[in-house]
Amino acid sequence: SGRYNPHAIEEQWQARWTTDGLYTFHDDPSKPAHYALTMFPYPSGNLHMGHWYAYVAPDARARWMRMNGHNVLFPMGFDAFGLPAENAAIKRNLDPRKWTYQNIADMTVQFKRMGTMIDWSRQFNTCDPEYYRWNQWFFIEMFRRGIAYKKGGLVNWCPKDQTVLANEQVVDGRCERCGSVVERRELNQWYLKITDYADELLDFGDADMPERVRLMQQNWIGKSVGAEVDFPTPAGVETVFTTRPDTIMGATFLVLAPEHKKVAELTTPEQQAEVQRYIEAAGQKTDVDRQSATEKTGVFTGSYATHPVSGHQLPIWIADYVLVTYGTGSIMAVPAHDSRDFEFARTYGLEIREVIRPDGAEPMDVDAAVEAYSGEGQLVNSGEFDGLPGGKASIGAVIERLGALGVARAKTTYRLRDWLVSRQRYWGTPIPIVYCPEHGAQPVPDDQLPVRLPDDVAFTPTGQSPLKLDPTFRHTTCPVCGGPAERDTDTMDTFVDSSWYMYRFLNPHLETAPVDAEATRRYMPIDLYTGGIEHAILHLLYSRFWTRVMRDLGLTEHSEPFKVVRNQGIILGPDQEKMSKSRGNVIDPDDLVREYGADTVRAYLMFIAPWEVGGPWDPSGINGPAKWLGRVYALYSDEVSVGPKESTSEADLRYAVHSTLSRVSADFGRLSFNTIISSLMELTNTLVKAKRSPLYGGPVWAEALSIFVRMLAPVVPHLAEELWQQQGEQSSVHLAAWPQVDQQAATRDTVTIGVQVSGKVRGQVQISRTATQAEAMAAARAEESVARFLEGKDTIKEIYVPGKIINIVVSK
Ligand code: ANZ
Repeated sequence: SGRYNPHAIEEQWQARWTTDGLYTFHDDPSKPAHYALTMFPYPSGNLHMGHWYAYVAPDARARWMRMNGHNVLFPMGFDAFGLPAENAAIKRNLDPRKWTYQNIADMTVQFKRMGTMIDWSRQFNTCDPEYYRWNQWFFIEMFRRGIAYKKGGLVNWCPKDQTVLANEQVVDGRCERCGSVVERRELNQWYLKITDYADELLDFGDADMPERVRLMQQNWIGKSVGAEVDFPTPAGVETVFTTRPDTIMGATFLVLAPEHKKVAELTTPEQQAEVQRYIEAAGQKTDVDRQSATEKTGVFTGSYATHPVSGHQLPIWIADYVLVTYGTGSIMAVPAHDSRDFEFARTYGLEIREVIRPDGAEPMDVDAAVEAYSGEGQLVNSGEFDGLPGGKASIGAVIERLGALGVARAKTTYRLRDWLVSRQRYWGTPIPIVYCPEHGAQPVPDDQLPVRLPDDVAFTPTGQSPLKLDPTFRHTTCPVCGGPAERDTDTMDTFVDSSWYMYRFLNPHLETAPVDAEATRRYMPIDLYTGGIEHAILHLLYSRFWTRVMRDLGLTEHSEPFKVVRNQGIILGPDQEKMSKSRGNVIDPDDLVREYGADTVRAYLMFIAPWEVGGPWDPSGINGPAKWLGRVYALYSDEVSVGPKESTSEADLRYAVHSTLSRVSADFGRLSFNTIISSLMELTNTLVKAKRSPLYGGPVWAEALSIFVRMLAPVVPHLAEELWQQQGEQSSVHLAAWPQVDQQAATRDTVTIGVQVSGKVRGQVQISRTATQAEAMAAARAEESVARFLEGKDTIKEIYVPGKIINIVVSK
């Protein structure tokens, strides 16, 4: 057999596995179903180290589940629509379609080198018309139910990408893709009513997600419980949202967002110029700038509102720390108890009125106070509410009283906004709506789906939808009257594509429905979904929303698409920085495969760090796993190295094998891949010794080799297959069962326990786990280091805790 030559082994087995259809998934109702999915990649053109890190360990896990008797689905496809294809195509003067499909072809070749158990017959790309047809189908179903709707309003506009963005795609006021500062534009756009599901999305049911993912989603949804309170103004009643209605009597002025609709009407002629200037300045700032600004700025409108309880006249201001997109876009300011309002009142000399006082404290000196008091206490200066406890306890009571006066009602507000899904770009799913002058917006009839994305479109972004410039696409007929009509020329946000792709893998070629009901029942929710933390909000939230819509459409019975979600860490460059071309610290997995073989790269990526943590690539580190696999290969050869003989007992060898098996099994269960590799490396050392012992060639040795190769199979699938079949096995190691732990062999029958004399440790003894008190004491007394301390003393008491400790208490 010679030396380990990964190249010969890997190419040969990859070809064999394909011919044998080893990884072609078939449902088998006699086995428990298991669906493992790793987020599908964007076809950027190159599979990099991050992809390997993300796919290799879940592949090992999926293989392990298969060996454990599960019917495992582990599919893959490409998330193929989106801006980068267009941008790359513009730069290189290519067709985005050609660019995308070429990248998919290249990346699939790279992917196959990894030696995964992906069933490639199920692959699809979201830009395939057979797939996006169903995006259109869903859109129409949602349109019919009012979940998809069109509305005008201020939207986020990326000036570089020349398209609108969903709120989720704006990070710190910038386009999450290109980093441009996002502008606001008034546009008529399509939305999906995710807010209908806001409360439901806060309920994760049994879904097991990392705590930080849950928190990020909770914060994104941002549920606030409070009240709406009405303030009469010269421009009609203004309703504000507050989480602290208990502080109502401390409201000394109102603040409106500069963009608020009533501002024009409320602004008096004298204030006109100043208000106008302020509004223009605020329009230049991002929401984040506005909310984090250390100095609160604003302008008086010149008008007053009437306090609904006291009847006091409260000045109405505008200020950019109030956002038009949240609550009602206006607030009642309570400077004594809200820090933003406090700063604002200080800056402009507005009244501060204390209404919550800590028990036993002196009244607040509002002229000298340096900050708002946001703690607990009793309500003061609050008329009929005086004496109630401030804060949570009295919110209900206050709302009830204000409600009786007809000026307030309980209200829950969410930060979550409806999902803006239309995009003014080319490379996406056409929105399947037709506009008829007579019949308005009409869905494209089912038998006309898909609405195909036309070829040869001038797609350079102009701010107008490229499809608008294609008259053949644009002009059509009304499905109702047959008269001339126009198509919607926007395309869908690509997050639509990834919101339900996991269902499509169950039956990717189904022509009659988006998803296969039977397979969905059996394989969804996904048992283990893995991917990057960067998708903690957008993609996971949208998928959870989509699943609920599917449930309401009768397509699924469950509400959560994932049973378990886990995030891998990041493999950094050797310099601890993110790998990127511009930093010049990229390690190309293809180069490594050429040098070491895929199995070594796989093993190293699992070994390099706890998988959920990640870490820097250590260029010399890969030599360890490379050498290790060489030693593994040699173990199975007939060549026995010369050297001193070793004496290993059968029990010791079986203990090493079965205790490792037990640990490795547990570690697969908890996705602890680095400890799996180190356990296997350790066992290799034991086996190398055993090969030089008289056990070599005997039945215990044979058992050890057989178990070891099956433990290797999920991790280094090519090498394990080679060794397995070299041993005369006829079928694939990947069809073999995961070995059973022999519990007895896995636990040592002797234990080493400490011996104390009068509470002080004096030695230790090796005794049987089941030794009796008499046997244990005899062994302890025979131990020389112990016996010394017993000489000439009387024994007062003997204590023996089996497996733990022996204590002999003696006279002084
Ligand atoms: C009076 C009050 C008194 C408030 C007090 C707080 C403390 P969350 O928890 O984030 O929902 N608010 C309401 N709408 C706003 C807007 N569009 N832009 C900026 N601030 C807004 O915050 C709710 C609180 O934030 C509301 O309760 C309101 O101020 C302010 F001692 O009302 B509060």
